[in-house]
Amino acid sequence: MSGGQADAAHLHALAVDIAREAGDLAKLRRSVGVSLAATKSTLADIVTEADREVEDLIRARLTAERPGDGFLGEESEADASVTGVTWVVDPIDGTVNYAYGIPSYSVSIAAVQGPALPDEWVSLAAAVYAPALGELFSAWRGGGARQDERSLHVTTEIPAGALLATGFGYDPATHDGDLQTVRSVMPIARDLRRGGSAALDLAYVAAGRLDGYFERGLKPWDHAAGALLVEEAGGRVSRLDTFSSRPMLIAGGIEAHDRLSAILA
Ligand code: LIP
Repeated sequence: MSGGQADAAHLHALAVDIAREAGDLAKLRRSVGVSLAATKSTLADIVTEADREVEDLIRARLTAERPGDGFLGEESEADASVTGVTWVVDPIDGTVNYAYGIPSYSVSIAAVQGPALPDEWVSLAAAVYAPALGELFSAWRGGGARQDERSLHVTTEIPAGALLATGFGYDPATHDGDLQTVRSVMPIARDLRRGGSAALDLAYVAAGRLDGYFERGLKPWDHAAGALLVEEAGGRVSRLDTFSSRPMLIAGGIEAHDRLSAILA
């Protein structure tokens, strides 16, 4: 096992352990009621007190276990890396689902190497934990993807069309364009899902529960972990329009990814 891969396996074990603790905290807070802490880009773009508390827990664990690593999280200031490793964290992905009591939310933790930029980093390890659903998806570079101990594989054939998922941003002004994108891909689709958590959508692509996923405007912490799950499950992930304010992310088994890319690129 190469040194890099050994590190990836260690980072994976840490990501899984912290994701479980963080997700269980999120689930506990949800059970006693969720309070709104603030709104961000729009009134619809909310952050709960639990988002902040969960990110604080993740950050404290990582600081203790991996001093010198960088941190890039949704709810707090970024820290540059001294070690070359950065943790890219969404403490509660699917925040609106969480606030409404819909169980499709997840803790997303990824360890990346190199610049903390999606088109430049090398993903090493990932954990996506859905505590309300009792499912944990994880991977490390070269180690494959798994749900608990079961190996994950993307779909390879889509004879009846692709089961696709997508999402929409918090800015209503972007919805019409996103709906036009949906219209453009429906000719290759058998149906469409909108789950509300990018990390879980990507985990479901890795698990073969979706053939493909596309969404414009995701933040690095929305997709960092899920993208590695898809790649380690034999799938492909691409980012288009990376210099725009709303890059497009495409993920899927090779067939679904390439059909989406032919339409959206
Ligand atoms: C969410 C994403 C989802 C997207 C939402 C939002 P958050 O992340 O996971 O796919 O459609 O607009 O960006 O805000 O819940 O961490």
